[in-house]
Amino acid sequence: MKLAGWMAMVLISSAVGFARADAPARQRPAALTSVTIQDAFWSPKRDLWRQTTITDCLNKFEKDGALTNFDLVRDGKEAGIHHGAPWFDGLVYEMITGASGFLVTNPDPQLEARLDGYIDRIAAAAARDPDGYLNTYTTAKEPTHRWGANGGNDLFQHDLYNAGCMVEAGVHYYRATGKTKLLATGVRMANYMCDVMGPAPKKNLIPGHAISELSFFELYQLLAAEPALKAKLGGDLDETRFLKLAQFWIDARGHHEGRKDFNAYDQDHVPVAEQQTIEGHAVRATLLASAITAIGRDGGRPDYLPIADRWWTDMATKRTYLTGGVGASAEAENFGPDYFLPNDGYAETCAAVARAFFDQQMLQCTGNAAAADELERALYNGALSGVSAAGTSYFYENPLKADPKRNRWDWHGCPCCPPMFLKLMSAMPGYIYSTDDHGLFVNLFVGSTVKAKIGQTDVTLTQTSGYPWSGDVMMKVDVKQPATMRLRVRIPEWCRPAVADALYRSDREPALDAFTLAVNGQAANYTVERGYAVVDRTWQGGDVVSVKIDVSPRRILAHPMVAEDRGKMALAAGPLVYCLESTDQGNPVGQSPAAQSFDQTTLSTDGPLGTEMRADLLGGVRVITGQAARKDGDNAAKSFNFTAIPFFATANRGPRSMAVWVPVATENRPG
Ligand code: FUB
Ligand code: ZN
Repeated sequence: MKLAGWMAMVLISSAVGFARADAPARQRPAALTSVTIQDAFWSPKRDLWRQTTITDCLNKFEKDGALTNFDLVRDGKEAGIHHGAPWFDGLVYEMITGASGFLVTNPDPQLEARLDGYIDRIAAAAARDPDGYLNTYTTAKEPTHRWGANGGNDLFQHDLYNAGCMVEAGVHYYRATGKTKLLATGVRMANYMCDVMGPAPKKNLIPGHAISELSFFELYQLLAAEPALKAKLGGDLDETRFLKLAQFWIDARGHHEGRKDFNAYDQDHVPVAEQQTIEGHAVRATLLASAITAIGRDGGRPDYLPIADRWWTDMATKRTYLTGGVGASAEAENFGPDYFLPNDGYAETCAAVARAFFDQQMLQCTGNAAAADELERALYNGALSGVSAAGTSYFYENPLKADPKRNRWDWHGCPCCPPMFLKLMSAMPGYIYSTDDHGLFVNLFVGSTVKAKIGQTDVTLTQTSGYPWSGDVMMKVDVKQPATMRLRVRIPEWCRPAVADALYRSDREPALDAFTLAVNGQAANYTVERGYAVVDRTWQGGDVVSVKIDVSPRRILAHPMVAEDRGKMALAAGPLVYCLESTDQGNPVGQSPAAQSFDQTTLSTDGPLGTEMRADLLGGVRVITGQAARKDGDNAAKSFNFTAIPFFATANRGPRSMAVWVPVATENRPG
């Protein structure tokens, strides 16, 4: 969170609707409980995050006093004392949400007992307030500014954000464990909020940091779907209040009567229906956009869908780094104008995570593979880079170039990114597959099994894959009786013809066999719809679909409007963006500043690119190799063999200089 020096930048852009929201091919995400991951790439990482990263973060939050804050309120000893940032309560709740996702797929009694202990402390603190209000910072430091009202400022206090995180954690912990203590605490708080804020005569209060919009909607959906749970939580509970308040928070943007104007920083400069581009703090903007999309789809507000479409299109086609990072400007952690993508930009891990949530919502809403492409881009690059290979150090910023001093941190004064990272990675199994009334969508290529019901038919699909290192994917379809079903397999963006005006494009059109699909060894007839290969057939138990995806290395060029990338090239293979780190490049011109910065390094637009699976490197990565040249001062350029590593693996060997975009040798620069 940074506010200093912030100036709103509102530029007009021509949004290119990637899929009109009025003609959606909607998907329903597979429930987390229906997917099991067994994948050479993801499983070891997920085990590490589950067993090491969660513990590491919880230990560090405890050490920071984030849990003590609740005890101080519980014991009535909080006056004037608060540890950490005002949003620490929210971050504890986010840890519970992230851990909950992992508990669904991997029950862990020890972790659950630890979280139960936290929840007891949280619930006891909330119980001290007659209304169930709990925000330890405000109670301790700004007791007259509850909700940021009466001269307070929720932009800083994060009262509504913390409450939203509590509700979200209550919902997710209930889904993971069936336990209702945190959910009941969140419902009490949510009910109190519904009493206080909303359309006049209630108070016009909106979240200074979006998140509550989506979590209140999730609470509404949970209670609407589970009457027994609703009865358990309180006979007269009316879940529609939570939906209405979530809608109010969206509709009240740009209407400042009786409250502070949070401006474009908080998507509050004009009503959302009038916002043409995605603006402001990138985490807030993308979390708000996720809620707008979800409520537009399932919350009775189809008028929100064109807003979501417009913002998403602006983000994906003009304001996204090659890595999926967003929020280029460090000044206010905000989106800059269209095509403003400096390589030393900000790209907070939280922003890559939140934009992935937005992508997932858009995918479910439109059924368009372009949204899954963007989700995958962030997942494998700009979000995955947020945690080290050892799982205990982190990045807040994920720029596409680094000086030799840049290193990961063990912890941070604003440790918002690790919990958001865990939320995404714990939810990720639910993003691999979706369904509709006709069949199954395969959105991501991850070794896994999904159990789905299509109409009356129970289907089990088992995917095995060496992705992202190899493009061979097998899917075994199991049905008890022969069944007619539509299988839709995403054709990744780099295997489809390039889109006009694309933000990033490969230097070559995809080969005709860049994506192939066979059923039981026979090339299959399929149609292509919204970026998916669509196979309609009567499936027999044991049918096997084999997909081959070209993951050979490719050179990437940016849209000419991206000033910083003009005359430069990046490398990618499959979904992975690559970077050069100084360590891997030999020592052709010594350790001069030129050698360290890559500004004097050039890549050629032709010549072979090789790949090699390096088990010895960074826990096992596939590198890209080729010829480059480097100048040192006035001396002639010397050629050398470069080795590029996946961007997600950067900064795992101590401080290193790094670059994703590298100048193209002038003699073969594309015209
Ligand atoms: O606003 C406080 C923190 O700053 C949030 O958790 C993140 O969005 C970060 O940008
Ligand atoms: Zn963050």
